[in-house]
Amino acid sequence: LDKAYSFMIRLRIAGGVVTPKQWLILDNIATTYANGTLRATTRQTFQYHGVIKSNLKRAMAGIDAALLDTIAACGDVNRNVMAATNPAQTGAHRAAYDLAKTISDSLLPKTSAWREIWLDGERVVGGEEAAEVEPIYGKTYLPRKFKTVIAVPPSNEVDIFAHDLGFIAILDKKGKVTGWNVTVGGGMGMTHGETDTFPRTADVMLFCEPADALKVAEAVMTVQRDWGNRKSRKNARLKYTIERYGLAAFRAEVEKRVGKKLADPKPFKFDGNGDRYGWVEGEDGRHHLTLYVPSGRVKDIDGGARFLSGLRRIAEVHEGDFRLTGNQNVIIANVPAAKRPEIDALVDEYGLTKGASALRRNSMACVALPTCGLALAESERYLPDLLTELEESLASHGLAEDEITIRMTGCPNGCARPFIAEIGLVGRGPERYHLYLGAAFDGSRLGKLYAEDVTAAELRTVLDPLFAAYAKGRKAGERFGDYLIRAGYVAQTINGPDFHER
Ligand code: SRM
Ligand code: SF4
Repeated sequence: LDKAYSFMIRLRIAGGVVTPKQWLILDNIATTYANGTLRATTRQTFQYHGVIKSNLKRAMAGIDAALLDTIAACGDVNRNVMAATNPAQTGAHRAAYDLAKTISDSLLPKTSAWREIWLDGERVVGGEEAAEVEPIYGKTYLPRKFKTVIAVPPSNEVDIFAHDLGFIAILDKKGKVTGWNVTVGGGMGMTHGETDTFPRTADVMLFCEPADALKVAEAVMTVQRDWGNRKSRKNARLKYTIERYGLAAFRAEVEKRVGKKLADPKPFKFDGNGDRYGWVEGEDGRHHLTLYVPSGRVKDIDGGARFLSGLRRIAEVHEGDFRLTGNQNVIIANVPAAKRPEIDALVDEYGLTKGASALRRNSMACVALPTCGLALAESERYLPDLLTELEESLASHGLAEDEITIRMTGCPNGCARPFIAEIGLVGRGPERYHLYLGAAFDGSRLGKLYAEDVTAAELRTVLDPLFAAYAKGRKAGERFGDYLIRAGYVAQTINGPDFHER
């Protein structure tokens, strides 16, 4: 007998756009070959969990039938490219999606191995031949994973500062994209106790015209390919390359490869890194409904929202598309006005907008246990209970409606980007978390370690006095993270290298 291996499958869905037809196929794969759930990730795609070995090929064939694949969803390549979803700004949003798709297609490995392995294609190319078919990646690919995102201010829903490469839309007065500010060197992952590993917020490096954006993306990635550290995987991400060479030298090399000098960044402003919930109407008169999906787990919750069945019913009648957000949520997008009542009725029938507090709407948890082999502590399964405790505490201080970002991960790899949440909880061991505070609400500043190894039972007790002080001492409009720094609870982190200083 063979062991009952079970696998995780991660899809590539550039910009997180899924048609209703694709949704139905993906739902069918989840219930036939996986654990009956679709898991929206923090990077705008879906994962399946619990796919047993003998079902792998069938699941992949299903994914292919949905005209999707899993190529470059993992590995030392340019990963799934994220794009702003804010559908109210129709034109800018389309430009962001188009750029995401162009970069995704262009930086995709050219190998045909995926089809050959999973769809019974004939031959897997290897060795010298691989270098020929991979003009950008060559035989040795990148030193480490590489992540690209596109943002449209004022929303920083894609968390631009957490990624290797980012494009921030610069808009004219009519909302048209005139070009892109380019960010480099963000990342979250670190290792507990190793201070030469750290999260880092990206630098805003330069401005480029729309026509140069793809060339800039290629240049940033190939400089990292050539300059990145290939001796230590722990120091191989672009953020460490930028620290080693300096931003000026990195920019000069990018400009050399693009073949011209590029302008300095233009002003922009973000107002938050969460999603905007409820219905919004786009400039083109189409309507879009953002739903909060706890930890992105599309399933029927006992006594709660029935996301799996409800979204399936909606996919059967929906004429627009679905958008996955970088906060693990789902948008029912591009709904004509006349169709809204039908969608609303289904949303109500399946309880899809049932009771999410301000804190919950600004929360994220990574998968962690039981499927993630790197988890040191619970995350997705535990966060809902903690949120219930903290909601009580916030309400007792009159803060029930205040938006505070809170994110939890089961280990310091940072898959739910906890180091840029105002309350960041990072697993240390069973029921133990490091507590990071003082990050910016718009995702532009890292938090700082406030308390070590706090047990799950103690978390409310540690946070409650801080909520009380915030309720009493804040200035008008002052965010929780900003207040904690001003009031002296934590020092401000400038960027990655001083992250561990207290
Ligand atoms: Fe992640 C590894 C889940 C977004 C940093 N991540 C993993 C693995 C594959 C564990 C493993 O290597 O065995 C996790 C699978 C767990 C499971 O059971 O499904 C995992 N990461 C996830 C997801 C599903 C979290 C979620 O709850 O949504 C996200 C899937 C993203 C996607 O769709 O592509 C996910 N991972 C992230 C992010 C957030 C982001 O990119 O915006 C980060 C931090 C940003 C960054 O990359 O710096 C992140 N994951 C990591 C790292 C640490 C990388 C580093 O530079 O140190 C690892 C471990 C590694 O690469 O060695 C990792
Ligand atoms: Fe797993 Fe750690 Fe990522 Fe959570 S943060 S999914 S525990 S690797």
